[in-house]
Amino acid sequence: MKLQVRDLAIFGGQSLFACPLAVGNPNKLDRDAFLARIADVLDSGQLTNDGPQVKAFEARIRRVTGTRHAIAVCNGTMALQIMAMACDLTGDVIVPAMTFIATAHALRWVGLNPVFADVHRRTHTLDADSVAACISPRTSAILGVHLWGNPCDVDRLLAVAKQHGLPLLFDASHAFGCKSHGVRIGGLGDAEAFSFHATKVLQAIEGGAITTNNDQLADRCRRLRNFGITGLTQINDIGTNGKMSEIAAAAGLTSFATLQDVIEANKRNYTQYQTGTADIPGFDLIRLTADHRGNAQYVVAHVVEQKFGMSRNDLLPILRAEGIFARSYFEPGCHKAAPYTERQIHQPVDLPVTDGVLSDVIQFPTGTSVSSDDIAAVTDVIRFAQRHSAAVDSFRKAQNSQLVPHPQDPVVFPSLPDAA
Ligand code: T4K
Repeated sequence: MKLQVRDLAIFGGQSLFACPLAVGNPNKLDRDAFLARIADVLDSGQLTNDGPQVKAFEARIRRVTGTRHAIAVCNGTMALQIMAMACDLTGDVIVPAMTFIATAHALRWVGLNPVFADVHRRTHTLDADSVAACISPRTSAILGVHLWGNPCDVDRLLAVAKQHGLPLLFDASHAFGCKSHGVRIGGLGDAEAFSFHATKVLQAIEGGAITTNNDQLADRCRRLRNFGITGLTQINDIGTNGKMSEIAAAAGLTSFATLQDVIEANKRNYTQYQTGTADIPGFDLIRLTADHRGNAQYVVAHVVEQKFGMSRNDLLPILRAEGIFARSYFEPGCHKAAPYTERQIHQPVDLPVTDGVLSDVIQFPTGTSVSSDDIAAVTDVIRFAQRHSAAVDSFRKAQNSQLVPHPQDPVVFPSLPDAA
């Protein structure tokens, strides 16, 4: 409990969390169940190459997404690459600039050019009008991202895609178990790509999948995942090695057993963040839509400086010094990442919403390892920082050279420019 500004860890007070809370701390797998599955894999002698664990994992994915096909691969980035290759895309693909860099990189790795469109401030997903403004003769597809599990505006994107005869694909890395207007994510557009990285709501340590209802596309994805080989030796495609190992699939199957518990914990946590911060001016938690409540795996807020009294960039080091390892995903935006800064190639339109969102958005720890007491402590610090923002500012300027980071924080925050 912080009684005065000097109690904040950043000014030398004691950190609230010696063992930090992180965004993306993996939800624990049931150790005994996982070890039993590993034993099955070892006993079977089938360690990879589309074995029984992978087949069972794919069947579980199909059941949740309601799709005819699920093709498990080694990670979400590979799922995006294979999905793009399988659709025979060329030239430009329109994507949001506000996404994890893997969305853009995956396209670039298969020779495509990511072109960045703007997003909606409320959902952080592609704005169909901005997409329409980006379309050129070079455009070969639209790739939406269901960011934070928030479903894209599928109907409007579909209308734009249809009007221009373009495939519509989705990066559903954050959206396993979510719905769009009651329709399960996985079967939207031509195909969707999931990530089952350790930090995700369903995890295979490293893993991913492509889901689709298109039989030919599914066949092609399976072939591309395995070097383009058909039969014993026939090579019909420039494939890659995108296979998921049996051990990863065993982890994924184990993770399925606790998926509902994880989601329930996320929803409880979200509700507590919501009630715990409702009275804090300028702290706007992104409201979960009924659909978004599907997995609630990210707790995302805007820090509105004029009302909160300090910016997101000033709040972040205060929280992190306390061992609350909040994040500022995905600043500065893909369009400002070194490989994609050439405007003529990657950014035909301005991205005012993306730039605004990325300057004040913040994510908080959630998942099964975060307790109710933890969240109470986190929301108390946020409230304390807001209420004492002016005093914090004066203290910080006076103390700038002596700001104290959390001993386990790998991030080094720059000094305040106006205090230097
Ligand atoms: N599209 C989108 C929209 C995505 O968000 C992602 C991945 C992809 C595509 C690509 O999917 P993959 O190819 O990754 O399957 C993390 C994840 O590595 C990445 O999967 C994820 N999105 C991205 C949003 O977040 P980092 O660099 O932020 O993770 P990191 O290492 O900082 O880990 C987060 C926190 O979790 C840390 O504080 C430490 C903790 N942690 C993490 C791991 C992996 C642990 O305690 N134990 C662990 O094993 O990227």
